[in-house]
Parts: sequence; structure tokens; C-alpha cells
Amino acid sequence: MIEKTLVLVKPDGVNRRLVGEVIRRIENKGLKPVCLRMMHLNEKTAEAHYSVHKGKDFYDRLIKFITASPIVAMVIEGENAIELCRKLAGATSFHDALPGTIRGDYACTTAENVVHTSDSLESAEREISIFFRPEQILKY
Ligand code: 3AN
Repeated sequence: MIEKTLVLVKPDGVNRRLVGEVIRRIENKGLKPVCLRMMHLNEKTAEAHYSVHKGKDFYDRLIKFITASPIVAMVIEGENAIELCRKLAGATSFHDALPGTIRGDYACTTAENVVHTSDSLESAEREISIFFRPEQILKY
């Protein structure tokens, strides 16, 4: 199934000049960006994006981190895009992220792990709508 998913290069990824590397891996896998924007996330948007984590011990730090400096947000489209982007990203915990994945190759901690990618169709739809309006998503 052709799917759309939300990928974020988080502040650590942007600051470490990994934007191109993330996009290269996504494109090499046959997936394509259909919307892309660099932005400095405000607290309200960050809280909406991470609402499922509200109350967890890492939540406050996560909001502080993701709003600290610019991110790159993109919608990625392609066959099986949601699962493929999760595979490209690797496990959440940097201990478990395998070499060859973005986090396995670049993440130094679990809190700052370079990328976010939606984990289900439902999350993808919800998250994309937080970052982009439907008319901003291109068809090609
Ligand atoms: P993923 O990004 O792999 O879907 P989630 O949704 O469980 O992982 O967590 C969202 C973000 O919260 C992670 N990318 C990471 O930045 C942070 N996070 C998750 N678990 C922890 C943890 N145990 N300690 C610190 N930060 C965490």
C-alpha cells in the first residue's frame, strides 16, 4: 500500500549536519519526500506531537529538546513507507538500534536519537496534520 509518514530530523540531527544523510537513506530506499520544511518548533506544537508521552518521566526533557533549535519536518511517501521509515530509523533505545540504521549509526543517547518517524497509519495521519495542511503535500 502507498502510505505517507511523518519524518522529523530532530535538533541533534540538524546540528550535526545529518539532514542530507537522513534524506539520502530515505531516497535510496525508494521513498520520496512530498513535503519538506525547516522550522523551529514551538511548545504547543511539540506538546501536540508528543501528547501520548505526557506524564512520562522523559516528557519535559523531550519537549525542551525538540523545541531547543530547528528541526526538519517532512512527509515521506511510498510503498510501505511507515514501516520502512521505522526500519531505517532503528530502535528507540540507542543501545538496541542496530548498525546500518540511522539511530544505530548516529544516536548517542535514547533521548536524542536524530529522527522521529510515525509508528502507525493512525499516528502518521495525526502527526502529518499537526505539521502540514493538506494542500502543502505535493503529488508527483
Ligand atoms: P520512537 O521515536 O522510536 O517512536 P517513542 O515514541 O517511544 O519512540 O518516544 C519518542 C521520543 O521520546 C524518542 N524518540 C526519544 O527521543 C524519547 N524517549 C523515548 N523513550 C525514552 C527514554 N526511555 N528515555 C529518554 N527519552 C526517551
